[in-house]
This record gives sequence, C-alpha cells and structure tokens, in this order.
Amino acid sequence: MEMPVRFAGFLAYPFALPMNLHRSTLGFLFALGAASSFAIPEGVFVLDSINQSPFNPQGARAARFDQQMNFLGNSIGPGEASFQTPQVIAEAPDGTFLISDQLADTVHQYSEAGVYLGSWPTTIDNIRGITRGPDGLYYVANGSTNQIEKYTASGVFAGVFASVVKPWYVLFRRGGDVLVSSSRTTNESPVIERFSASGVPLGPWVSNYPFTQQMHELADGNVLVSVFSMSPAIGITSGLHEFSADGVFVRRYSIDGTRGCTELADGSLLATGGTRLVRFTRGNSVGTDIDNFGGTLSSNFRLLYNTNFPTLVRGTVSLQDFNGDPATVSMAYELRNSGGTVVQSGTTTLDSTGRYSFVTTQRGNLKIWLKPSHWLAASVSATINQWGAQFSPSVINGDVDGDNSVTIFDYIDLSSSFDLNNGDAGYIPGADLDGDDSVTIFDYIVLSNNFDVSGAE
Ligand SMILES: [Ca+2]
Ligand SMILES: [Ca+2]
Ligand SMILES: [Ca+2]
Repeated sequence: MEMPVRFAGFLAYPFALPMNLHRSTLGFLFALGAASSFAIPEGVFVLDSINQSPFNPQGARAARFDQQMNFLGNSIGPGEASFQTPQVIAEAPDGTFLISDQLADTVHQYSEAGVYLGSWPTTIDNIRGITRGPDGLYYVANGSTNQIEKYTASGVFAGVFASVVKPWYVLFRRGGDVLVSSSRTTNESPVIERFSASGVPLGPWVSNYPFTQQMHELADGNVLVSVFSMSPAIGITSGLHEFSADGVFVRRYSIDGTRGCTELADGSLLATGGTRLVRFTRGNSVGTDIDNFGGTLSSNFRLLYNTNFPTLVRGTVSLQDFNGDPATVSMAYELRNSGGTVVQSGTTTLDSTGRYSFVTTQRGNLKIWLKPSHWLAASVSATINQWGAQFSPSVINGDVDGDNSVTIFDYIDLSSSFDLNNGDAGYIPGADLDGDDSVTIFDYIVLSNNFDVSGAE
C-alpha cells in the first residue's frame, strides 16, 4: 500500500537535491528491500545535534535507551552526515524514522538500521517539530510560514492544519484535541494554543509561557511542557513544567533549557536540557542525570521519541440486568498478543457510569479481554497506539461463581444465598446479579435468561 506513495516521493527527491542523487537512489533501493516487516526498535530515542569531531566523538546521533534508561547504543550515527539541527524523531511506515531538521529545512528518512534514505522534496524553511497524527499524516511546525502543515510520510504536502505564530511542537491528546507550543517570546503573546482535531482554534490552553518546545500527555491526563527559555520578567523559569489537563500549573521540574520530555514505563519522567538528559521521579523537582548523558560538553540534546510511553486502554462497560452502582464492580482485564500469550493482566474498577481505564505500555495488535465480576467476559482485537485503545462492550450477567459460564453451579450458589440480604451470614455478593443488595427471584430470572451462555475466552 505504501509503495506507490514512497516511490513517488523518492523519485521526486533527486530533482530537488541533485547532489545527493546517488546516495538517495541507493537508499531507496534499500528501503524497497527492507519491505514492511520491520518496525523501528522499541525504545527511547534522543537526538544529539552537536557535530562529531575529535572533541565530540559521540556527536550527531540518535541514541537509544530502554524504558529503564539503559543506553542500548546509537540507532543513527555518531557522525551522521545528514544531521544539521535534527529536532525530533517520528515513527514512519515500513520501520523507518523521519527526523525534522531545522537548519537543513527538511525531513530526513532513515532505515531501521539508521541508514540515511533521503529527504523530503519540500521547500520547508525553519522546520521545528514533526508529529504523526491519528490520521497517519505528519504535522510539521513550519517556522517560516507560521503554519502547522500536513504531509504524507514521503513529504507530499497535504494541507494546512492551522496558523500559529512561531510554532514549535504539535501534541495530539487522547481526548482528540491538539496543543501547539511556540517559540514566541515575552512580548509576542506567548501561549500554548489549543485546537480541535480538524484545526478549529479553541483558544489559549496556557498563557504567558515563552518559548515552549516538546509537550507530552501523561497517562493520568496531566501534560508536561518543556519550557526552553527563561523569562524572569513574567516569573516563568526554564524547566519541565507539569499542568493539569485543562492547563492549570501543577509543578516544575528543575532542568535548564528544557527541550524534550516524555513519561517512562514506570511513570518517571525524562527531559532533555542542553547537555543533560535527566530523569525525575514524578512529583520530585530534583532529578538525576542519566549515566554518561549528564552535563557533557559534547552534547546538545533535542526532543525525545518514546515508542512505549504509558497510555490508556479505556471505555465504558454496559452491565446488563443491573440496577446497582457500577462503581462497586471490579473488573479483571488482560491484553494478549497474536499468539494468545497474556502480556498484561490486572484488576480495575468501574466508575459510577461504567467507565474504566488501565495504563499500558504495550503497542500493536492485541486482544483486549475484560471480565467484570459476575458478568461474562468480552474481548476485541484492537490496535494499541500512543493514544491507547478504546473498548466499550455490553456484558452478559449471571456468572455467580466467576468461571465465565452461566451453569448449574451458578444456580447452586444463588440458591444457597436465596432470600439473604447484603451483610447476612452466608450471603454471596456475586449472587446479587441485579445489584439491589438482596438475592431474590429477580436474580434467578437474570440467571435463567442467560443459562448455558459462556463469555469470551
Ligand atoms: Ca532555513
Ligand atoms: Ca459460572
Ligand atoms: Ca438482587
């Protein structure tokens, strides 16, 4: 599916930058051979834009870490010749990376192995962030046109999303709105702007925050903002700032010249600031340098890309034949891979409207399996991406003993509790199928209606 688009893009490329014709053509052939079976490796990727030299042997690279911030090696570079001022990585089709490059005025593409494949045939000037949107297009902050522009993965212009003065980074939130940071200074009305998914302006999300760069939505809905510049004039200090979902300041984490930020699998926070890569325990303003990535003169760290930051599986469960409070219901959940192996399991609770969520760092095609206490399990095959996944099943009541089938054993348990109320000796809570705190003929009716039915395996 992607090949015709990629083909068109890379055919166009040599005409845009003829001096790189040979290299680009080789890269294109490599990309064809790589096919779509590759995905970029899981990890946390950090761009270092400092040129490689005898004094900076690790410059011009994309370093890769696991979620515990163990350094796994360089995915690109060091000494990557295509890097001028690489800003941010985006994941692209066929296991490739796209990297916006501010001074090169384009987006570069690299194979999974870190081989330069070519660059977008665009005339973008002063590009900042690049973000892959839910629609699969790439949202580019163009500092010369003051627009957020949409492109295909191969760099074909696909329209303007919104106009933003000095835009820096685009964040798509799980709820469907979009935040855009900017490099505007104190006297340029520096705000983080908010838009609908289709680019309708929704007003400032945060005001009086000069030169903000990467933003990240945490699993609990709070948002990290990298505040790059210092502006004592309006009382804002450079650092990693945390806000509530609706833009109320929560706290600041101490790291100067902050550019990049993300949440790691364990809920700790990671930020880049100039020469440092710092990890923070949530809520603790003083962080810890990552080993060999703290305060080195030979680094200039840019934005972060984390393939597996915590996100949410969420939805609303409709509890059939139930008049009680859904907030009293606990629910078991599992995520299973294509081989059927359980990769995550746990128990969560519903709220009074039946909503649930649980945090995951899993990505890809997985089966979501849910079993609320005395209801039968429901499952769905879903793709979990950075915005998580949603599953809102309606579930069948009647499984008193919780074995995921409605059978004679459920009748036996219900019978043993018959006519008892919540709190009575011998009362089995699971036998109160309709949630009125007593076991009556109405619970029998629910069970009878669903007799011999089993839940999703
Ligand atoms: Ca330029
Ligand atoms: Ca049962
Ligand atoms: Ca009942």
